[in-house]
Amino acid sequence: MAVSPKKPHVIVTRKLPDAIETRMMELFDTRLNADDKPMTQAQLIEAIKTADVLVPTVTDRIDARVLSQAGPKLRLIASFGTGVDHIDLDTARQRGVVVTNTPGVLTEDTADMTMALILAVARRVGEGERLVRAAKWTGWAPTAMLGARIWGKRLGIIGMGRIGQAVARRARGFGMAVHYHNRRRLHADIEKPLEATYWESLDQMLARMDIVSINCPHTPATYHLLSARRLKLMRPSAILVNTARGEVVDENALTRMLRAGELAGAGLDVFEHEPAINPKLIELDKVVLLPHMGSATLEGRIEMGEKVIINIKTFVDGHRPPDRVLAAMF
Ligand code: 8YV
Repeated sequence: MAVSPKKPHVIVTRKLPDAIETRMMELFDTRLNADDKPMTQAQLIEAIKTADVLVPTVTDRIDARVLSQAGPKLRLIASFGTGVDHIDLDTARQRGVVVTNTPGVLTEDTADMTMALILAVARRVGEGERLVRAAKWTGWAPTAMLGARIWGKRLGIIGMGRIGQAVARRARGFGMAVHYHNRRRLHADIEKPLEATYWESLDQMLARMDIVSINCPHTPATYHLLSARRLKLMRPSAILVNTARGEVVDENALTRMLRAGELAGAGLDVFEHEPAINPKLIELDKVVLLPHMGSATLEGRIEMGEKVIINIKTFVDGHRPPDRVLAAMF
């Protein structure tokens, strides 16, 4: 590989856990972002002009315009995160820049958060908490705060990769029937223990589910996969949960339907124009909104950082980094 200096110049765009930053400083000629302010496009361009390796996160848009400014030294983008929709993979490849991500280490945490949202929406956790904090709770009543039982309900998982399967395992424990739509049907060895039902047609699955969970990546093929037309196929009693990417859902159409009572609720950890959120969503009690924190555990963040370090180190040592991302994968 062509990284010339002994220690590659690594630019990290956001603050990472201390242990990771310390190790990166030891191993590489590292420039950190101590105040953690997201970089502007101009700062990103300056970074990729000077770095051998860039370590961005989901908050950095590494598009064709930014990549076209890459200096001759830039050889690796070692992204801190699993999703790579913030990086123009084709342009990176054309410019000979390798891209890596951090898959696997945030699977269980993201699946936990998916279950948390399913429970929070179905059992009105956010509403109940707000009631207590507002000192408006006047005492127990047989008909107060009635939610929907999740035991025995049908969960439709869109995207049955690592995270989708981890959600399915949890859902089984909660007594839900697992259904899924995926580009490919899973091998029977995976389907069987989950007693998962495969739907080739997303439209048909949507019409029959009580709860729908989005667990697929955002790609050109999944942009607005849940369009206004598809959202309309869902039952009015159904709940939608999204811990993947906001762009997979037409957020305006979803908001309209929730307001009109055409959907029972939604649990959203991700948004189409993060950190902006459709203000009309915020007004709705039947929606639980989280600030993209599905993978936010200390353990997860450290493991993500360790993966970034391994990817850089392997690459710098002239080997194929373990988490190399190919455009065709997405
Ligand atoms: C990460 C995520 O926190 O990894 C992903 O794809 O969506 C998040 O859970 C974030 O992307 C870090 O860059």
